[in-house]
Amino acid sequence: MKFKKIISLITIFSLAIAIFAGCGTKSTSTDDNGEDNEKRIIIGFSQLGSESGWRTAETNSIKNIPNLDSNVDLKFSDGQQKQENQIKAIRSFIAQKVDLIVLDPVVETGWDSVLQEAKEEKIPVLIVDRNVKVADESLYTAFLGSDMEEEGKKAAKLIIDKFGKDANLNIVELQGTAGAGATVGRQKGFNETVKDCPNYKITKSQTGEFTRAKGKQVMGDFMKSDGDKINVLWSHNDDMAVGAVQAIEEAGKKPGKDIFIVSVDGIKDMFQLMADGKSNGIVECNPLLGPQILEIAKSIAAGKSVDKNIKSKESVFTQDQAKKELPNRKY
Ligand code: GYE
Repeated sequence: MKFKKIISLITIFSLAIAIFAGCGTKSTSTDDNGEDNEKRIIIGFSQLGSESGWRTAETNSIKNIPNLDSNVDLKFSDGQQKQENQIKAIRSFIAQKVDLIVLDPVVETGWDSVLQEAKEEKIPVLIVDRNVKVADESLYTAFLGSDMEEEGKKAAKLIIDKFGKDANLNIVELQGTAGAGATVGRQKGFNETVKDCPNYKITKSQTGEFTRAKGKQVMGDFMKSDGDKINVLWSHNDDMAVGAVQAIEEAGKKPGKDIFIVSVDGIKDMFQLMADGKSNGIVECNPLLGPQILEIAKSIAAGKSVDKNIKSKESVFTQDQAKKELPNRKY
């Protein structure tokens, strides 16, 4: 009898443990209506490439989403700067019936038909970072990213704050990838702002494809042809500016002194150069989009409506702030 009693006690005890453990691993969450929502969310993310420090930070932030929420799976595809690769990736996400497609598009146009295919399969699409230009905006659910035009305006204002509207300036421009939302928007915002400055001349403008190597090469060419005349470098991103700083030094000039430098992103390497006096202004563009994407994905999965245009927050930094800000940089 005694033995039987012990056995049944052990059975009850282990049952209790099993139930308790089961509660712990079951990934339930309760939505606003008080209903249990156990559905896993599968996200297919089509990244455009790996050209810059900004891009690395964005990729890492998004790849970290499953660590923030164990109910989410992420499928990742690197488009290596080719739209055709991204279109292939989106088609494969559609075939795999993912719950949400996240697209960071290399260029603005040419997405209509593949987005139409996603829409027909009722798969929501979140555009992140660079925007798309489509005939029908209902082809995507929402856009999350920076206001590129605003960034271009902020870059121009840094130059105006330093030299004044009436200064005589020769400006060289390093553009990003041709046809990319980041390039088109930044250029537009900058050019619109310097229109009010009658003696600001953009003497050279060429793409450095958002990379250090190309930024260095193109700036090297500018230095050879125009070296003594250049007052300002306006670079659409930090990586090209990092390359350009090397080219300026190799040409025997002092970056940040002989040539005033303004760029966009806010990566650590650029802050370091600015703290060393080799650059002058940074317009921040926030790549840490993972947590915001997770929130949006959860809202969409729960059938809630989301805003069509969601902006990320960002600031502007000048040389005197660089040393103080450097330890706080996350990318
Ligand atoms: O500024 C640049 C990257 O699209 C905002 O792309 C992004 C840009 C970023 O290569 O560094």
